[in-house]
Amino acid sequence: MNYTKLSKKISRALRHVPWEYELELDIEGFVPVEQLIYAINESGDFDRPIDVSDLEHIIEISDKKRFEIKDDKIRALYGHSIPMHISKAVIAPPDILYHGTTHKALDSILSSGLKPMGRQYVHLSVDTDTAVQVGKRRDKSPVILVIDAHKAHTDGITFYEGNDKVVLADYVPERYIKIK
Ligand code: HQG
Repeated sequence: MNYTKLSKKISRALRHVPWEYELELDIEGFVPVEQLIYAINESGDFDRPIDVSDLEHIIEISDKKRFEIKDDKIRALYGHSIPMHISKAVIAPPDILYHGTTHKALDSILSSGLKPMGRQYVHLSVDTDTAVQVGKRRDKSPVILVIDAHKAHTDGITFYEGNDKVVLADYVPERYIKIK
């Protein structure tokens, strides 16, 4: 089983185009595990039918906690781009958060803040290692931004739960952002 390919397929189904898999996410982004398995198996893209243990395996081996299984339902914990708004739990953020980005995006971010761009939320990292990993997807020597999340939160910016490494926000104004 190609677990990387399967993980990408699940990301696509749960974050971006659930309708292509005849899936309907609930408000928190969950779908019944059975329905996801059925949809993946219908696609015929893998060398054998998958079952729930394959989904559990992906969650277990991944360095990123992308998915969560709860009460026979599965969801992506972050990354959504679908039009339907996914509701996330509001949290008090750690005092400092980080964001890894490209040199190309820097001027725009420093003048107009961090925006969700193609996704529903801005994705922030709880540590610099994670921010570097995120930034390296697009820039071999990414820019690491430091977010004064304590001040932003005190001023009324809302933060949401992603996973143990990812914190989400609707928008981070430029006054809370500096270059590391
Ligand atoms: C940038 C992956 C110009 C932002 C990662 C980023 C993450 C701006 C890009 C998760 C901007 C959006 C999300 C502004 C933000 N002007 N550019 N005002 N504000 N940007 O992929 O945070 O592997 O949507 O800096 O690891 O890179 O898929 O967001 O470069 O956790 O599980 O616009 O996706 O996780 O890019 O990544 P993205 P992201 P997975």
